Amino acid sequence: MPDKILVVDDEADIRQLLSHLLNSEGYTVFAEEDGAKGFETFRHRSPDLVITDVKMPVRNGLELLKDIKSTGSDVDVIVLTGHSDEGTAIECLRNGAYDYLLKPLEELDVLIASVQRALQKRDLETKNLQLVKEMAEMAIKDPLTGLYNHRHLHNCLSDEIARSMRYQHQFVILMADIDHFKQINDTYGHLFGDFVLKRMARFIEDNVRLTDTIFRYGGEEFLIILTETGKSMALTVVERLLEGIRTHEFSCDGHKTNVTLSMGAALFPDEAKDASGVIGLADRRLYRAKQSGRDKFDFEEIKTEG
Ligand code: GH3
Ligand code: MG
Ligand code: MG
Repeated sequence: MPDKILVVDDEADIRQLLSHLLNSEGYTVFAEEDGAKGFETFRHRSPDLVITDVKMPVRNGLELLKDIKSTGSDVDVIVLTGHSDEGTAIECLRNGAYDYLLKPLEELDVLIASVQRALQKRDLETKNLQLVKEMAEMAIKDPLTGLYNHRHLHNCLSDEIARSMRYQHQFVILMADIDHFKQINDTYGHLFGDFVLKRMARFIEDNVRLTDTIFRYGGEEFLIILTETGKSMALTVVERLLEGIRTHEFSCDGHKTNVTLSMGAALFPDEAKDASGVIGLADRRLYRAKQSGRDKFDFEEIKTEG
């Protein structure tokens, strides 16, 4: 998509000249005759760059510049000023203008160069921002399943604990571990094992609420924070997960299998006083579920909190 440029000038000749010139360079151009109309168009058309005259009726270029900057926009503004008015140009630069050009516009290639520089800078900034966002995402997500990783659990859990204390709400930590997963790798290969992990992540996502948070806690171990949840609702979720997975066929590339889960759960703040307490308890209960035959959950009272 071509970049969009908004030209604001009260002189029809200049509007026409710039529109023609920028159009022929491949840009989409909107033209307005004063700062007020310019700002309207800015808001509705979301241009990538603004070129504005300074001396204009209704609202001048400096006011338009301030209006644009006050929206928090990172769109650059190039101002056009008369030779006798460099003071105003400096004032515009102080207020965040990207560049200024002197009228009459004799060297049009100087203008085009400034436009290209501003748009390239914006393009680079957008890409950088996207990259930073992707890196921040990578730091907290598990690449195989797309679930949150172990590292992110610490932050989420302390937030959840703070919320729970503040609003006197309970939450539940669920730990789920795939039974005999090693056998799946051994029988069907590691790639199929990966497929089962990915599919399991989607299955869990589909069976908890959007507000619950799921982590890949270890190799074939998942941790779920059931937010705003008491014991009986947690039991319903656990039973739904166990039953659902029991009857779910994992099928890919000619292999198919069923798997089961073992789970342990713990309730905050009733059963533990901090993050390691609630995780430790859920983990010990998961271990008990494994010990007592797998494909089950453990949410029984354990009197001692480690
Ligand atoms: P249990 O019922 O006691 O949980 O037995 P298990 O076989 O599930 O548990 P164990 O801890 O013995 O084995 C876990 C296996 O998970 C071993 C490991 O190779 C596998 N694993 C861990 N991460 C991944 C992964 O990213 N991809 C695949 N395919 N396998 C993984
Ligand atoms: Mg396992
Ligand atoms: Mg395990």
